[in-house]
Amino acid sequence: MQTHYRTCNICEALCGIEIQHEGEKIISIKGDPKDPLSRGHICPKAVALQDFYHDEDRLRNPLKKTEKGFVEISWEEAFDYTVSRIKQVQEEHGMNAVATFLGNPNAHNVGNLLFMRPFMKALKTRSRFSASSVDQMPHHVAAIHMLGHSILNPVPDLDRTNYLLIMGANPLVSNGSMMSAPDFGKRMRAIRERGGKVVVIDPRRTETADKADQHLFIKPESDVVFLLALIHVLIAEEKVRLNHLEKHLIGLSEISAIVKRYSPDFAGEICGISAEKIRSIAIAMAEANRAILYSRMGLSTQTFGGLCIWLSNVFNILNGNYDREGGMMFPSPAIDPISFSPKKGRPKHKSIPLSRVRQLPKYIGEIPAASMADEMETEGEGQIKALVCIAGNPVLSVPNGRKLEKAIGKLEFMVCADIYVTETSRHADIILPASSGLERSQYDVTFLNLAIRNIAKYSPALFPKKGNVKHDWEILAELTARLTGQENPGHPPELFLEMALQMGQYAKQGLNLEKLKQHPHGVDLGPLRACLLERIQTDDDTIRLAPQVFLDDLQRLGAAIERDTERGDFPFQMIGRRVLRQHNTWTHNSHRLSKGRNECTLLLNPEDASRLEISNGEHVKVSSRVGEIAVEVEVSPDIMPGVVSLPQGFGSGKKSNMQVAAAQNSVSINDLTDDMRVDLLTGNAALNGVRVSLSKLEEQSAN
Ligand SMILES: Nc1nc2c(c(=O)[nH]1)N[C@H]1C(S)=C(S)[C@@H](COP(=O)(O)OP(=O)(O)OC[C@H]3O[C@@H](n4cnc5c(=O)[nH]c(N)nc54)[C@H](O)[C@@H]3O)O[C@H]1N2
Ligand SMILES: Nc1nc2c(c(=O)[nH]1)N[C@H]1C(S)=C(S)[C@@H](COP(=O)(O)OP(=O)(O)OC[C@H]3O[C@@H](n4cnc5c(=O)[nH]c(N)nc54)[C@H](O)[C@@H]3O)O[C@H]1N2
Ligand code: SF4
Ligand SMILES: [Mo]
Repeated sequence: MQTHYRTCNICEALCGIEIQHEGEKIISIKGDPKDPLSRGHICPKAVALQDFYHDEDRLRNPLKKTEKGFVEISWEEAFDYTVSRIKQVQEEHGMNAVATFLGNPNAHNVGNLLFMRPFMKALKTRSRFSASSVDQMPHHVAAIHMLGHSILNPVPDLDRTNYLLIMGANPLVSNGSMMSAPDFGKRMRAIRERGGKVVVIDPRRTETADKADQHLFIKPESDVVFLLALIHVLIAEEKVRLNHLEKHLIGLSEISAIVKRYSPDFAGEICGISAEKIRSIAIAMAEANRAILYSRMGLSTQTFGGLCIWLSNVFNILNGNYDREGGMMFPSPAIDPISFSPKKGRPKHKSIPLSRVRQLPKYIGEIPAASMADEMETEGEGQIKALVCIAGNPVLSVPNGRKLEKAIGKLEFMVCADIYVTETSRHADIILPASSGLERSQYDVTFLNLAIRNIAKYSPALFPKKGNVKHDWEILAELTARLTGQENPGHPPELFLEMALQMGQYAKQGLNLEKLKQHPHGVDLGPLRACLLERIQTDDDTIRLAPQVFLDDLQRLGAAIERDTERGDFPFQMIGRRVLRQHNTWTHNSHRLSKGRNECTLLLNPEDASRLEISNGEHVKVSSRVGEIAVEVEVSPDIMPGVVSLPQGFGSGKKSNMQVAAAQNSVSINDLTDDMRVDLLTGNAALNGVRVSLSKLEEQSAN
């Protein structure tokens, strides 16, 4: 029996795992207590890594669509056909007619990050999409305008804080995002044990809220006024503390001016949290000395996502808890992704380019994914005719997925690199089978730049590639070579890691790839330290508190408040949720993760349920502007009245038979979310707060 140590590649928590195996047979997967970040923590998904490796349904060979369905072909034929069809579309319709969609697993795979850049260069397309604009684009937009770089994102210094206010995140289930913080539960308990406080603001009493000191319901999509009121209190009560950043900030007077109108009384009426509670949270955080406002997914995926994330930063800065112990801090990673981008001097004050069809902002060169279908269906110069989809399942992950599904069905060509035939890849002409987690080496360039402690860790591959699959980086490198006519350099990511570590700030202390290989549990580089003034990327090194784009967007907010939300035929607001034993759309094939009770249920408050005469376990039809689904109801006091919650990532059946999702009671929330609802400032999809109506269904017709 052998023991292998690595980092789990599924989510952002970066848990160290210990795998005992005999050859390719896995005996056990456990948390690695010696991992300096995760200290033994693990969740049920890591144990399923073995299921993904051995899964009979996982692709083993390239597939080509024929009249008789998919047939297995050689890599040579797959590459040849893919590149010739891409070139054909480029010649007939121009370079922008070939679009790309990059899904979430790309971020967890250093090979993809490295080889994507030359691949994109070779494709020469401006039609780029990714999961970022159905997720965290507002965080990037705030970072660009305030600090000069899209990936200069602060992370909560959880282990040293005294007060943690969580808005729109459920880290006890999600294990955290834009915050690599394995074992969030233990870290949260530790805050309370040292006399600190944890408060959760969420339209659902979540698993995290349940373990916090206080939970407050908030009306979906009203967080922005709550945040304005928090800042209002800091300023009105003269609690602003700027500490070492005082001389490095501009825009405080603009902030004072804009928050005047948003008193706690005014905000309380809108968001449903009393003025007294708003005021007491602001004061308690000001007095806690070390305090964190952590805002995530629930705030970035709403109509005012950009304002929410900007104001969250502003609050942390004015509360004296930015770039300071126990507040929001910036990691000092061994490989700093910022050092690989062009020099300082952002933001370049040019206006943000707009997308062709819906004139949405194209931050970090991406068209918002919510408009992908429109870009495919709207004729004219630049219309998308082909799609290259790498590790993404947008039919289930972007709003109004059915509309996208119809649009991709009409494309001239589509190629997917995936590990399965999915709801998206089944429409492809070619599917290129990629390796899965255990078959490749790992160094988390993206997430070690978001980790709550500085560490470095490298894991080699555990198993050889199964069947005839290739690593994503090999696929990208070969496609690049064939598109450009240049030779495939073919060197593995390790070459880059070696070089990047040598260029990094810990090289002087002897940190290199060899050392990481000798330390399979990872190397601890210590707690976070104040480093923003070293890392900031604005041309004059100042933090911009009040960038004009945000001030302008406040007018949109003002107008929305005046209009109030029109309920019309859709009296409920729908929000999403995550479940512990699934990851986005792709882990449902693991029996280990899918057994047990049905988790794809619609949460409904008892008051609403009794008014509509719907009882627990009954099926209802849920309708929105764009679609309808049938789903089982779970009556629960944990959801706010007037709000319903449906999990994301479902709608996926057993991979060997794509048709059975409905029979498994699994529906996609994105059959209901509306592609026209976006945060106009950032282009991010507004997945939360979607207006829906409910009606009773007979049990039999539910399927
Ligand atoms: N309504 C609603 N919609 C949401 C969300 C929500 O909360 N609510 N969440 C959003 C968020 S945060 C995200 S990140 C997106 C995710 O959106 P996507 O990235 O589109 O979805 P995933 O399920 O992560 O898809 C990953 C795909 O990659 C494949 N895959 C897995 N591992 C590998 C690999 O190593 N290589 C390759 N080539 N393929 C691989 C999987 O089989 C799957 O098809 O969804 C978003 N959509
Ligand atoms: N088990 C599991 N873990 C995951 C994933 C998974 O699919 N499964 N996905 C991973 C990915 S890709 C990501 S990005 C992260 C996301 O991780 P988190 O950011 O923690 O996201 P969620 O768990 O979706 O929690 C979002 C919360 O926002 C709340 N919310 C919705 N609307 C509003 C609103 O208007 N206001 C407020 N205040 N709250 C609101 C929801 O009720 C929910 O509790 O999770 C990652 N981890
Ligand atoms: S929390 Fe995330 S990284 Fe940790 S074991 Fe679970 S899926 Fe893997
Ligand atoms: Mo995500």
